[in-house]
Amino acid sequence: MAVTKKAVAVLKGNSPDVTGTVVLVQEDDGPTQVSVKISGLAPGKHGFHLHEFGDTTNGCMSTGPHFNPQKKTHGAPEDEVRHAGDLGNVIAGPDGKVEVTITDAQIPLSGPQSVVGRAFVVHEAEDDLGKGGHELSLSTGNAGGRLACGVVGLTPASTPL
Ligand SMILES: [Cu+2]
Ligand SMILES: [Zn+2]
Repeated sequence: MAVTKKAVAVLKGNSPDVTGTVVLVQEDDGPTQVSVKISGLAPGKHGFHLHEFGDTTNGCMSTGPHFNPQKKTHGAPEDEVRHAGDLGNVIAGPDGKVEVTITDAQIPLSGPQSVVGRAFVVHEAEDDLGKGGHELSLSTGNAGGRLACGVVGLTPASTPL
């Protein structure tokens, strides 16, 4: 029988205007479906990652670097060489809202590389996906400040998306 695992993160900011929710669903050992809703952003692209730690004692800064269990360099979600936490960019519309579903195979909800207890971060600027030629391109995609973040926690499978 298929086992569905579900988790949720509530995004809150240093910038109080930026809020959102991220719902993750994984069936058995399949890819994880990530439903993202954010509001209060400037229109355009914003880097969106899973960072290593679920620690927000010092706001989004204490969530650490991108989740990177394989010790690779930063990249695009579709790249072979990427951090597990590299989900690329989300795009805010003219109203400052994001509503998108991402499917990714490197962010499971159980096992040694589980992302439960880690944190999503949405950034001020666009993630250059490792290709910008900036000194930060291969570590952070040079995506700028951390606008909002939220720790991933398990939720009942019956929680709506
Ligand atoms: Cu990030
Ligand atoms: Zn990265």
